[in-house]
Amino acid sequence: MKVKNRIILAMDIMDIKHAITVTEEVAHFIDTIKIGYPLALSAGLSCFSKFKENFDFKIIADFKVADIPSTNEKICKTTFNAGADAVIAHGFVGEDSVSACLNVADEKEKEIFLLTEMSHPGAETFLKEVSLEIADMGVDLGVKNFVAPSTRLDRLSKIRNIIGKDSFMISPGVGVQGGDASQTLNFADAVIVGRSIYQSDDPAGAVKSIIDSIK
Ligand code: NUP
Repeated sequence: MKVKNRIILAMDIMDIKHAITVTEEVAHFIDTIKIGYPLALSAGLSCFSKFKENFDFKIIADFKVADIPSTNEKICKTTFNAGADAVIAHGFVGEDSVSACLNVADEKEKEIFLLTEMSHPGAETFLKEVSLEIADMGVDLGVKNFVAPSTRLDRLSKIRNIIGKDSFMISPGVGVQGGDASQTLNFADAVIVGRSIYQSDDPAGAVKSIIDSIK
C-alpha cells in the first residue's frame, strides 16, 4: 500500500456528516483513511461506501479483529464486502485467528494489517511482553502490513528489524498521544493521525504542518 504524504487520517468523528466535512478540508493531502469503531458503530458500515462516494481514498477498517478463527472470518468478510480495502487484526489471539483474516483478505484481494504493540501506556502491562513475538508470527504467516506504536520508538525500531524493510508499517500515536511524525517515519512507512487533525480549528493547516515537519 502506498500512502500519499505518508499520513493516514484516523477519522474518529462520530457524526458522518461532520466526518465528511472535515475530511473534505484535508482531502487534497490524503489518500488513505482509517475508520474504526467510533464512526462505524455510530454511522453503520455504510459509512465506508459514503466515504468511497465522496473521496478517492483507500479505507483501512480499524476493527482490531481478535476472535476465534470462524468469527474473524465473518468479521473480515462483512468488512471487506462493505468496502474496506484493509482490516486491522490483533495478533495476540494467535496464528489460527490471524490466518483466518489473511485467508479472507487473499480471497477478496484485500489486505490485512497486523497490530503488534499498541501505542497507549496500558500496552506496557501485557502486550509489550509479546509484541515482538507477534511481529515474528506475522512474518512467518506472510503478513505484509503491520501496525506499531509511534509512542515507543525503541519498540518501533525493534519491530521494523523483525519485519524487514520490505514490509509496510503504519504507526499511530503521533500528536495527542505524544509521538513525533518525523522521528516515527525513520522506522514506519506512514503515520496515523487523528485528533491533532480533526480537532484542529484548521485541519488542512494541521496536515500541512505535519507534512512540513517530515520533509
Ligand atoms: O496502538 C494503537 N494506537 C492507536 O491510537 C492502535 C490504533 N489503531 N490506534 C488508533 O489510532 C486509535 O484507535 C485512533 O483511531 C488512532 C489514533 O488517534 P489519535 O490519537 O491521533 O487521535
